[in-house]
Amino acid sequence: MNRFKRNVTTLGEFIIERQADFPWAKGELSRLLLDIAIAAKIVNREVNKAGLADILGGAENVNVQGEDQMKLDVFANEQFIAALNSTGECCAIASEENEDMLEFAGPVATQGKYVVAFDPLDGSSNIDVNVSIGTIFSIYRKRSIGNATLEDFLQPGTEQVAAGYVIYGSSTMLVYTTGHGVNGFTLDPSIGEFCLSHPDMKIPKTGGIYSLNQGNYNAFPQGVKEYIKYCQDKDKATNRPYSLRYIGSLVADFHRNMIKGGIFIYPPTEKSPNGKLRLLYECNPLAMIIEQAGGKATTGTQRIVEVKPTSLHQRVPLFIGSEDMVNQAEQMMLEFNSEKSSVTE
Ligand code: AHM
Ligand code: MG
Repeated sequence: MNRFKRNVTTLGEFIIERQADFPWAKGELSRLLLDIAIAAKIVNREVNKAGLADILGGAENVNVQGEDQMKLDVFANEQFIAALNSTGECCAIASEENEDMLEFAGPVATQGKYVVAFDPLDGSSNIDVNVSIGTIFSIYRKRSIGNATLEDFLQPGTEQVAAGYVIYGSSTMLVYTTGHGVNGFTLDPSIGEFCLSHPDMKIPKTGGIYSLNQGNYNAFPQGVKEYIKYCQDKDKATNRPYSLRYIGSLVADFHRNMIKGGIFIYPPTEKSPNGKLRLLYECNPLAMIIEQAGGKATTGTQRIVEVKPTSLHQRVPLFIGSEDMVNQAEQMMLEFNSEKSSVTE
């Protein structure tokens, strides 16, 4: 081994190397991804000291802008908006924290090529108890001529040019795809860089974990109840019973299943016929990633990325993970549910 050759690839190096994957791109998408990574590092820094917020007090309790400590999800939202606004490539954003799309001012409003939908801090109710949380993002090309319109955000997931998530966990990782496989980068805090740690990620075709909020069991459709029973049944050939693992933090549950193999379900319930999770900035980006990793994502009846969005904060049921497991769940939805789950809000 050449001791003068560095054996880590940073996210920055990787993105530049891969720029050639896009004959039409002139580096804009690369800059966009790099700015997202910077926002992720800033959010990571704040998430890591979340537990200290109450005891630091005084000056420490003031954020970088000199304002009083704000809720972390609001802080994360502002960081991502600022990062995307500084690229000159993104003309508008949609965020879980903002009711409407937000258009950036100045020349970028018409010249920016991309729009980005994101959930700045998903699972934020877990912050207080030191459980992993995440950021999820989805990038589309602006289709409108001139200024971005709502229609630019309402493109189906098949039109995403890139998607990714950041997990703020026992280590912090950024995982993304531009439609050419999935790669994961772990933040090395000692050098402040995301380093390639999980090249070409693939989800196992089947797994031994099912993940859903079983507390809502009584409200689940019959197909999901039958699938739960299937997961719990003993069967040597498929290595059942499976283990139930549910963190209640989508990115963390998803990331674990990506690596170990498994299925995550947020089903429709009587009270919420479209489930809880949002199509644009939760389900679509994770669906693009899982498909690129060899897995599958459906509403129970339809491929997630083919759902035509009708509103920014639309919800859809989500069945996502290892291909064989999603197929099995989907088959049971078909077999035991007389009515198809609707996917409009
Ligand atoms: P949030 O966007 O308000 O944080 O809610 C989304 C979270 C997901 O991370 C997680 O999968 C889900 O809510 C858990 O919901 P529940 O508590 O109903 O099981
Ligand atoms: Mg969320």
